[in-house]
Amino acid sequence: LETTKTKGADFDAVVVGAGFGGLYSVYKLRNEQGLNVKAYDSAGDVGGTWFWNRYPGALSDTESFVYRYSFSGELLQKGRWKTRYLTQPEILAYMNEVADTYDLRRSYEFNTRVTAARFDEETGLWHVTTDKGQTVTAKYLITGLGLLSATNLPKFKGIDSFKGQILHTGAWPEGIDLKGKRVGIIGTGSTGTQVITATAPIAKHLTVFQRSPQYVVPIGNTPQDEATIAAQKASYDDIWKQVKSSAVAFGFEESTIPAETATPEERERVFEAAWQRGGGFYFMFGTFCDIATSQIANDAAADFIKKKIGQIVKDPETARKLTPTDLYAKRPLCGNDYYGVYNRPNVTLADVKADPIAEFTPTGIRLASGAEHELDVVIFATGFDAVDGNYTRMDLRGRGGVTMRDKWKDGPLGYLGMMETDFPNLFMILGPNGPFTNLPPSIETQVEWFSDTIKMMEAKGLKSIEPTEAARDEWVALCRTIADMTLFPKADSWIFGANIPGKKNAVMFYLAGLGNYRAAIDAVKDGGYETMIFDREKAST
Ligand code: FAD
Ligand code: NA7
Repeated sequence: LETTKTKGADFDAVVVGAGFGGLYSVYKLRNEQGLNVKAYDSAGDVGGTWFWNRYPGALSDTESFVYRYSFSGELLQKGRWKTRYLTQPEILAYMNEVADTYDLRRSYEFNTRVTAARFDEETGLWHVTTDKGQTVTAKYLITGLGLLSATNLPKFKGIDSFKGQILHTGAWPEGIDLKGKRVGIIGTGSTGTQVITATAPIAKHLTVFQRSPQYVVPIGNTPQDEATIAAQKASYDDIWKQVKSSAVAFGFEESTIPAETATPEERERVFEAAWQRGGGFYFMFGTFCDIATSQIANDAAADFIKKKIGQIVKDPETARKLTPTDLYAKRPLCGNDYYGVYNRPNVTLADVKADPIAEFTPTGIRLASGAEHELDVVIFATGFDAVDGNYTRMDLRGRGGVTMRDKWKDGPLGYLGMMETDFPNLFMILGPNGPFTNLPPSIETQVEWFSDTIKMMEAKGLKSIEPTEAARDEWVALCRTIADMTLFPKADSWIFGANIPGKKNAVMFYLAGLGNYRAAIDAVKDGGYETMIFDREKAST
């Protein structure tokens, strides 16, 4: 077993989280560098997102061959899947296999929430406190808290009086059976569309409470035969090279052809082919190169989907309610015959923008118009306090006792999506202003970057690292400039923190793609970390 190298500390590093990010951090720092690592997760076991999100229909919308780690050829060749996308149980089984293969579980304490972490300027150590009342010290603090992990449970009047069951998709208990029940679902985002299509065939009645209509293209979750999978496994070197130099990292070639200058016939042909192929990111980024940036191209894509809604949904009034009127500029959604669900006799669509939820009653939900919906179960598919939610829910303090909550009161800030000023030796996985992509390759990119940084610090005997304020500000400004080149800021969504009442609208992502992101962070490392302050105590005396 490892011994602690840092003088006076319990551990060299504390890792919080047992999702893709946390597990890989333990592997890199403990297995590869021999550091003594202590890890925590409030969940009962490994998996992160895929531990918590066990709702019916939970599925990745990244294709199976690239929703996984790339670092281990052995793991890649062992990969098993049957369909184009992975179900939640398949991903959870994969995460368990990773933990077993690399003996990662022994560093973890599960069912343990980190409630506070404080940087002690005297000792240069992090003091990390858990809900079990334990405090440990370590030189490095790695937070893989998840960017879509802190659940958003909107408050509704009368909710405590409801006699039925209330569930959030992101904290789904085992053993829930929706068969034959009267189910209400609030929310029609990525999660909502999945749980809606899975619940409609089994519920006695399903009422969907929709605030914003969505653009949803088919997912195309076709079976994959052994030959296809074998070919993918044989090409992994090329696949990862392509993924890591691409923008969205979804494993397809992004289009270089603008829709703006394409003929109506060409647009129709390309959109129809993408509709038949399936995939949300493919529809937005694989068809034409300017859907996220050009109003004309965006309208063309939006009009195509709107036309499909009109063709699929039989009742014109329901079709009207389901048809979005805003831009096609949120995280692109895909589903399994999503709009077709509304043709079922056991499904009702309640437009809660027009007729808001007034209150929960003991037997269901009452709308402002007085309309009552009787329900046994209400599912909140209302999303997450994205990106910074799990940071501001924790008492996280840097130099001079400054809290992250305070620092981020006008919106979260991050340097390279991993670091923040006054928080030395804190490395955030998928922290603010990081890449917006298929996430495992971005997570690996970040973990590899800070593992290299830590290795360099240990080799040189450096005590602490933190970014300069100028570098952080410049990175944040760059993220703003990039975001403003797209249409995304013009649509309200979690990508900009617009889904949580009272949350400041901020640019939370670096939207220039994984290839550019990798080049940017490598330039910092290869350029000798000129944007960082090392051993600030010494530097300022
Ligand atoms: P997570 O997997 O979220 O893990 C974070 C862990 O930290 C959690 O287990 C949590 O319990 C723990 N934690 C947080 N705070 C504390 C604390 N204070 N103390 C102790 N433990 C704590 N991404 C894609 O790229 N493609 C997809 O198709 C896709 N589908 C998704 C579908 C759903 C339903 C959801 C919710 C997300 C999806 N995502 C998808 C995003 C997904 O979150 C990432 O792909 C990835 O799983 C994130 O890994 P992570 O390790 O960074 O965080
Ligand atoms: P999202 O995309 O934030 O969707 C949440 C949905 O819940 C969305 O339709 C919201 O409507 C709706 N919502 C939120 N609050 C309310 C209230 N108070 N009343 C009614 N409806 C509400 O979260 P998801 O979980 O679907 O997806 C998040 C990511 O996780 C996704 O991109 C995947 O990567 C996995 P709104 O649109 O705000 O009007």
